[in-house]
Amino acid sequence: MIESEISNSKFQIPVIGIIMGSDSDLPVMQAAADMLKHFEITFELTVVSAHRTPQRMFEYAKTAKDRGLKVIIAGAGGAAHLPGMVAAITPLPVIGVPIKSSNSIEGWDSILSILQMPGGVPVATVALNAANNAAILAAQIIGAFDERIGKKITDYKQNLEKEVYEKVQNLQSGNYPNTFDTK
Ligand code: RP5
Repeated sequence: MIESEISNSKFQIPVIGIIMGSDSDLPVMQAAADMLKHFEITFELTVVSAHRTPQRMFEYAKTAKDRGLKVIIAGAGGAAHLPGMVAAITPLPVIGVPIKSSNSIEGWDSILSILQMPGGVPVATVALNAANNAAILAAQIIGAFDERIGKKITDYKQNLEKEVYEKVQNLQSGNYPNTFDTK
């Protein structure tokens, strides 16, 4: 059962795989690792380059499910074929993070490479550099089956809501007109 696997605190096998085309992607992808730590979801993180290490990419994607991973988060910049190629090989859901890298044309190259997958091989694509959103989406996929993680997602969303109400309160204290909240 997925619930006992993931929620058992003694179970240390990573359930999310974070991969990226280069270590130059790490400053962006670090946010995914930080968010998964927040949700207390086990993960692994490494560099897998589709064009520099194609054999490694194939092996990673081919073995991912049998190694216990449930979701793969793949970040890449430029002609970013890593998420799509991994999605072509593994049956696991793949979440792609387009990265605005040093060789990028304002990020559009990686956005379109990851987003515009042909029919039959989807990659769930988040916004440019949005590795935190990739981790939240991965946690939501796991949380749909795992009660403990599902509760953490609910708490996270409630906290987002609370933060907005604090901002509303702060603006009101600054005497900005707001007939909506003034009863
Ligand atoms: C892509 O090329 C990587 O994902 C990275 O975003 C970009 C640049 O890689 P480096 O030249 O910094 O290794 O494959």
